[in-house]
Amino acid sequence: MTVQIIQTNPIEGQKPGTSGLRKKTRVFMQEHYLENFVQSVFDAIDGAKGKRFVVGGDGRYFNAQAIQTILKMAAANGAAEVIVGQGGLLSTPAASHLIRLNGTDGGLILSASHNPGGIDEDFGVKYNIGNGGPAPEGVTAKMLARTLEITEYKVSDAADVDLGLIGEQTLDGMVVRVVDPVADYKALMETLFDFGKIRALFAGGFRMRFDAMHAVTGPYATAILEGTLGAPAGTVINGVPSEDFGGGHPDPNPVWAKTLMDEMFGDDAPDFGAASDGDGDRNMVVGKQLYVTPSDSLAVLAANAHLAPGYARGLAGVARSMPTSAASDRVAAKLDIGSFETPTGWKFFGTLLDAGKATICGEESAGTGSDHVREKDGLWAVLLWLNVLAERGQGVSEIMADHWKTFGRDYYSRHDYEALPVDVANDIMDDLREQLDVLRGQNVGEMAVLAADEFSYVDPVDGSESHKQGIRIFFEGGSRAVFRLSGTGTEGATLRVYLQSYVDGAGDLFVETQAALEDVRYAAAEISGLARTGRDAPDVMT
Ligand code: VG1
Ligand code: CO
Repeated sequence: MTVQIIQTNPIEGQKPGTSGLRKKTRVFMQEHYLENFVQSVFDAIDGAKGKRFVVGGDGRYFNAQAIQTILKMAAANGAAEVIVGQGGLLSTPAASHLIRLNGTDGGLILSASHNPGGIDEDFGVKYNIGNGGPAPEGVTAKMLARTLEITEYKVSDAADVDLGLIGEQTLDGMVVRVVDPVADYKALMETLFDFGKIRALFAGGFRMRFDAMHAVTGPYATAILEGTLGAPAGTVINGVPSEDFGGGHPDPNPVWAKTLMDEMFGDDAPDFGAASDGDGDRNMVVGKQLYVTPSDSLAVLAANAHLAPGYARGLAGVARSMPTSAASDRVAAKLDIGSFETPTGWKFFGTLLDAGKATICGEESAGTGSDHVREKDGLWAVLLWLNVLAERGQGVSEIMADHWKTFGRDYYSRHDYEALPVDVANDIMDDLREQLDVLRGQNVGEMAVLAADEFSYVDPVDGSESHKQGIRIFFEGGSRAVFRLSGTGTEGATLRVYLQSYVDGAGDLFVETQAALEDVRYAAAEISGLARTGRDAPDVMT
């Protein structure tokens, strides 16, 4: 067994500011491509020598093969130990937990999250640092620079490791520790939630459906919900991870989790429905005939978290990404705790969580989490909901109605225009940017513009700055439209239009969401010249 030094050429493809690389699987499978990125990560952190890492992925096509390559490269770069989930599986939150629990230097997570998988779909690799969270911009900038100048990488020619075998093996002198992907994560959940209360809820006949979408959360949800909490067999559907997620998009939203939505809106709907994404960090929550928007879910969880043992002392603060609705701000104001608005992407929550300024964080894109790890955590959100439902003895719709009465309702929807020609999407953003100063005071349809700006962020903990994080247009009466280009798409450009309007607790709380947002949708389309997309409707509305 020897270390080989392979000559290579730089690669392009990492988007600035992203903590990893997300590409078509066939791109990743090109000679040297994955290797170049992995070596760039090691180089960006001043080498892997003597370091310890966690490695695992969501089980999509190419997962197992990529892990073998990463292990051989880690060994060749002198790493001391790599902890791997059995079968190469680890959800993103479980990987974050393992990094923290074992005090490793970082971890590599293989996933393209909610994007479809398979040889003709997407693959991804992201790097998380020692706090368990996505690499911050200081590190990602080094990674990106390195991918553009790399000339060689190191790899061992040792044989493959048996990822099915729990326990320690060695690879060219490096320890490879294969662990049960679920055990430590489950133990962590037991410290946060009242499992006895939730078990009693299920024992009392409470019915739930959890759609794991053929993705990595299947084994976690089956072990915890059916195994430990006593939910009947069949509560978890699509629970076995598959390389192409059963041919679907493992994206927990009303469009892609349609089977679950149909059941929850049907005659014999269970009490509670939930779903999670490819790598298990996102969640969707549905009550009987009621879809809970992720922004509302964040607010409800913040308002009720004290009912779960892990949060009984109360929260230090709540953080949300800028496009997320203001619903959680209202809760923070009432609780008189910190409230933070960050750019899109979980990495911005890391400093706030590390500094103890925020306890719960969330994004409108179905991401919710807390300081128990440094990633969003789909199953965690579902368990917190279950704990709240068990404590309050009410259904989802009663809890939502009560919440809206108390805080008012932020109607919310995101409209995505996917795979647009890059120049069309850039033109829309550039033209908006040029109008910012003249928009104020204009009337568009029924809406009057109060203010418009482009969101910039200064991290209150480390002072780092992030600019151009989305264009915001505020209207009179508390409505808002936000425009952003996606950083995670793999085809053309995806324009996201985030729409929001507010009614107070005395207002009309039960209007259909798209109807409630019609005026702000119209104004947003006019101001941005959305007709240029040539689309008469968004590709996805969540
Ligand atoms: C999207 C979401 C963002 C989320 C990111 C990663 O990014 O909007 O809120 O943090 O995906 O989620 P973008 O740039 O495409 O809008 V995941 O589940 O891929 O780790
Ligand atoms: Co994800």
